[in-house]
Amino acid sequence: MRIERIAKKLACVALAGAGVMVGASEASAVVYHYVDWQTADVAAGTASGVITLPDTSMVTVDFEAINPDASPGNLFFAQTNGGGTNYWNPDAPYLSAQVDNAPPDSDIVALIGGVDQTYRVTLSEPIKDPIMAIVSLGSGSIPTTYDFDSPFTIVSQGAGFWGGGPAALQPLPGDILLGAEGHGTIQFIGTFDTFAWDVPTPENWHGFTFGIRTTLAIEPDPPTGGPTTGGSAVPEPVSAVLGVMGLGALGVGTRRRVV
Ligand SMILES: [Ca+2]
Ligand SMILES: [Ca+2]
Repeated sequence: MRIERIAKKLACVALAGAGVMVGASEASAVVYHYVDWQTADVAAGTASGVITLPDTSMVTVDFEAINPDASPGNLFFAQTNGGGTNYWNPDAPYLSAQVDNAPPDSDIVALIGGVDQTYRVTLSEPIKDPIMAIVSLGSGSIPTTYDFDSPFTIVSQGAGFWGGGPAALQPLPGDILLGAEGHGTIQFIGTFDTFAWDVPTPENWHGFTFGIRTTLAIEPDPPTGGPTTGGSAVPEPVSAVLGVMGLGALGVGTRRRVV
């Protein structure tokens, strides 16, 4: 009996060890939690959903298309109830050494653009480094841009539902993402509770959703050396970003002058 228990324990330890080894040998991709879109009003240009974290806490996500005169814009379409086509299939463009999972179902918000609207996402709390998964930005014959108000990096891309390839998304200066049948995931760098973009030229069509890894409630920012004061630990994304960009621009300028 006792020996059996010991043997079981040893087996558990061995399994746990194997698990750790598998985890360590794989890339450090982590699970992201995507928006479960719940409502959308295509004619009013709005959609809202929730992201549920592993501790069952929720972050609400609101999307709105806004005309220059602040009146409601519009969507092309949205899928919020798990029905319709799953445009995240194949999921390869959305998987990377950083992101372990593609959007889980057919939920998506889609635009055409080219009508001078601003597209704004608002999160119910500041979120560090949120991701945006994109289907079919532009087409092979109609390259299309998302002109963001926040800096981003391309995390992954590849051939997706409508085709495209491994270089169909390109970053341009000015926080602009260029797509020519682009499928992939980008990540906004910083801590945001809102960000926005516009689509200067129309293309029929491109869709997206958003994901987060964690929240500051679950995983607070570590102290940065100086005294920390609760709420002020969340940096202001715009000013911080402008500071970084300013320094970067200065660096580039200096190098150019030297050359
Ligand atoms: Ca849904
Ligand atoms: Ca497209």
